[in-house]
Amino acid sequence: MRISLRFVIPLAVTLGAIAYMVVPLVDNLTLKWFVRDLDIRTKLITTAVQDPFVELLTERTRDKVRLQRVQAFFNRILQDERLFALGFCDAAGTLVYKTPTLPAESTCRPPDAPPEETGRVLENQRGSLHVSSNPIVLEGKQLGELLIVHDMSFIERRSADTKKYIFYLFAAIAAVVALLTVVIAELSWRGLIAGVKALISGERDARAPDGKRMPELLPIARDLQALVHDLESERRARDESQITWGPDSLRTILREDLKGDQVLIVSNREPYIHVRRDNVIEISRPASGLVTALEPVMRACSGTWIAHGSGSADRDTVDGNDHVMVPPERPAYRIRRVWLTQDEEQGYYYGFANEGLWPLCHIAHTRPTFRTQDWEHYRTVNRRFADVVVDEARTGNPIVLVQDYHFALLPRLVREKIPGATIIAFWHIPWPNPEAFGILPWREAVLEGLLGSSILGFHTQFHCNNFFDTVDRFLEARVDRETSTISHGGEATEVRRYPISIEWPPAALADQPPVVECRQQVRKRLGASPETHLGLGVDRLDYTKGILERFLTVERLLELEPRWVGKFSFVQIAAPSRSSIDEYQGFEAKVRELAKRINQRFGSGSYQPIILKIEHHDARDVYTHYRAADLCYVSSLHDGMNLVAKEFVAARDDERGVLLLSQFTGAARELTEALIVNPYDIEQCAAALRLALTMPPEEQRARMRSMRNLVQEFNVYRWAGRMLNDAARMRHRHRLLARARAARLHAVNR
Ligand code: ADQ
Repeated sequence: MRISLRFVIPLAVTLGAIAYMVVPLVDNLTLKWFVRDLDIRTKLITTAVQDPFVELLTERTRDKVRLQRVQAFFNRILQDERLFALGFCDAAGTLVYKTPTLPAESTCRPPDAPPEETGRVLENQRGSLHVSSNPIVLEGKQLGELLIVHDMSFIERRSADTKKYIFYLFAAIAAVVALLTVVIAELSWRGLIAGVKALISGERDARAPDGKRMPELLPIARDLQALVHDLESERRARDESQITWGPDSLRTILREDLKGDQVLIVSNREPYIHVRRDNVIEISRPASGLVTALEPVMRACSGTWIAHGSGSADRDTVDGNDHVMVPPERPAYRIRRVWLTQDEEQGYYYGFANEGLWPLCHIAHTRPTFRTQDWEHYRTVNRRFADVVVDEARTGNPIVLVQDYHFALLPRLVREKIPGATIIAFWHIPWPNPEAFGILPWREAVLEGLLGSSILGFHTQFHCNNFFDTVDRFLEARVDRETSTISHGGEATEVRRYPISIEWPPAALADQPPVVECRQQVRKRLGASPETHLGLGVDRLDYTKGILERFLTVERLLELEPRWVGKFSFVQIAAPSRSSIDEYQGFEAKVRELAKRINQRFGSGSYQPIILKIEHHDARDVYTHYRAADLCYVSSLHDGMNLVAKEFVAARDDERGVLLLSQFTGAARELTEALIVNPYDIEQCAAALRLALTMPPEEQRARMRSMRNLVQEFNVYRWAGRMLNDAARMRHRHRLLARARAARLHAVNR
């Protein structure tokens, strides 16, 4: 509107000025025309009256009678309303006859004056009068001049009318032009705005509301998009860096940015498992970073967590819809349990996921096994979970958080059934390079399945880049690395890095005894002397974790520096994992064997260089071990992130202890103050182990303080929050686009 006024006001002023100049011009012109008309009229009258008037002037009669007759003649002529007066001047220039109305100013001309071409305009108190002297001729001899006086008031009346009409005309022109200007300005402004909106929202072709392309906007498109992109990322970075991330910030995002939209989580492992022990139902909570991260989201939005019901008492604790409310002490959200047959679990979970995808994605030199039957089960189970998502969705646009490599096909299956869903898939393990991934017989199906997601997350940029390369190699897709977006089959997936972390402060740290006490407690429990230097390893018993390499490092240190024999022990707490898989059984045997051999070689009496505990510990106990150790060694051969490294740092509020960390973990990209090692290089690792055991307390403190700051700031709430923030931003953009599209449709249909 403001734009339109900017056009209209100058336009009105200009038209006013033109009218101001034009009116006197027109006035003058019409006066000239009318005077000319009167001249012609006068001539006509003169011609018409010539003969009868000459007759009157020349007839033989008395002067008095002639006067009367001329008077009567003049009165007859004066019947014409525009004639005002008549007079007659004789050849000597004397006024001899006149009507009473003849003004005094209309005098006779001198006898020798040249003939008058046009009349004169006289102004007197009556107004304007047109006076003309017209010769009256008899046989070539001029008898005198007939004075014909016209009343010009009708011209003034007409001139006033003309002025009025001109004014109205200009006013009408101004109104029409103004209206057209407003309409055109509004339309083109709307078009411009629509075009700019289209550009900002990432449409390649800027189009006006009527659907026409607006190529004139394209030159500014790139700059504008870059600007919006910069502002968006700046805002995001600012917002993210200013927030102290915790459960409350997740709740705020859910409440304010996602406005209570429905959230569904899909994972293989459930956050609470009901198990029957001695006929009593117990609830256990798997020690998992994932559960820790996502539970606050669930609590805040009262969402639904869809997971495999794997506990022995799971079926006994659900309602008729397979739902169970959790946490048991204060129910806030529900689990929807999905049931699998033994064959399905064997094929989908142990087979395709853990014997196929797990070794495929970890470069740990364990051959993946691909069985068609496992693949079939994997597809069936993914389809079943997708059906459950559809069943649980209350709206056409839920937010679905899909966890891990167990559900590579699920994003596409859900997308097909709920096109409006915002699907965020997170891949917790590494993504290999295209050569390694290329051996998967169903590689295209897995990639296409994942590209059903709106957002696909990995821990590191390196894994994102590997994914880009893999898609580039095996699919017909447009990979835009600048915007981290892959477009496949008309849909776009944002591929982003979201490094996972742990909760801060960790719940397991609450009520822990002081470090000194933890040291004593743990050493006592392990049967080690109070002075023993203690190294620690905490893992699932998995061949990717580098447990064998870790033990070999301990052995090499004892070989190189025998002074540590009897003074240094390495405690490995290893949770049994996937033990029904041959590879894992074989691995456990190898771990036991190696520990035994080293202990036989360097152990004596109660001293054991390797203390191996293959058992699940509760999280609190794990943290007590972290606090008791002098060093923690994470030697994964390949690991998406590795939460143990971050937990060790979080546990050390005394700012002591040294972290040895494999360069092949995602965590190594963040915890750069750790002693970063190549676990395959046993010599290097043994040297690092010696360095850790002899590191001065000040150096330990400096390194630990820096790592603690990082883990505190980049905690698990930030991980979940960033994904939810990105989902909110994406949903906001989609809503804007939908509105713009509707407006365009409306404009086209109008
Ligand atoms: P994991 O391979 O399971 O996770 P990790 O990240 O180290 O590896 O998490 C292991 C968790 O199990 C830790 O919380 C640890 O405390 C706990 N744990 C280990 N041994 C235990 C024991 N004996 N008793 C009790 N608890 C034990 C996958 C990927 C990782 C990624 C995570 C999260 O392989 O790379 O970091 O997911 O995305």
